[in-house]
Amino acid sequence: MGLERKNNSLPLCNYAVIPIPFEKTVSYGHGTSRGPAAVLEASTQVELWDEEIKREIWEDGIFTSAAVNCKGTTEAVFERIENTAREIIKYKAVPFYVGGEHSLTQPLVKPYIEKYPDLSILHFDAHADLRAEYDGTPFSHACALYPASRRVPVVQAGIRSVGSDEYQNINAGKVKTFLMHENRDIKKLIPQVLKSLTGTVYMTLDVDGFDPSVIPATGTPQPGGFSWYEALDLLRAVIENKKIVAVDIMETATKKDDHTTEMNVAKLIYRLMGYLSLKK
Ligand SMILES: [Mn+2]
Repeated sequence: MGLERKNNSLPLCNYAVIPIPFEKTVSYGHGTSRGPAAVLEASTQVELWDEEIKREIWEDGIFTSAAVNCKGTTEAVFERIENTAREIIKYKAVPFYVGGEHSLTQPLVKPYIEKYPDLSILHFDAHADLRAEYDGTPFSHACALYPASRRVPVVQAGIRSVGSDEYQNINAGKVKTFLMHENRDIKKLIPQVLKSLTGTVYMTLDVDGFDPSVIPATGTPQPGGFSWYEALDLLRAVIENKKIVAVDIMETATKKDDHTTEMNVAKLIYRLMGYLSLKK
């Protein structure tokens, strides 16, 4: 990110930021391909001294890679992205993959599922993303978690949009779904999420899990999401109690004359790095 000034070679860093400006299957609002660059630019405006963590987290080293090349067929791009994750997983840095549309989680999570036998996935999202296929393709953002959910436990929070062609997949098999309207009390939700996750966690965060008042620019917004502090309470609890092997943050779009979304996503990434730093 624009946050780092030194200590920024990958082997020395505790965190890595990998921008992936991929946008192909979005069904409604566009602009997620511009999201990663906007987040990086906004990150230069985030205070280096974090007011909650009470220190400058960039001192732990933040490596920022060049954007992954997203040209070509979806199959070719997904292979490139999977290979990127296979490379990043070799280092101690906790990666933050910044999208781009949510379908990117499909190739990203594969190396983690293979490496960590006790992996589970925290899926923060407004949408269940459990369709086997959408618009004639299994690579759609609407199918983001389907392949992984066949292999490892997926714990969903923030969900408030489920299709008739996927509702049979929520709270079935390896999927535990906390529907937003049934889990309005964050203090009751957090221990249930922790109980449902295994010890090793891949976090996939669709920014539309937040309320649109926090994140106005995203492909398919839904009303009634998490407030900023509710989400932070949840994510902090997961980070404090689990081994986090990777984080992806997807569906950040941009909006003309409104930088709220990219600023808040940049601050979120820096804060999550701060939570991770408290464990060391
Ligand atoms: Mn979503």
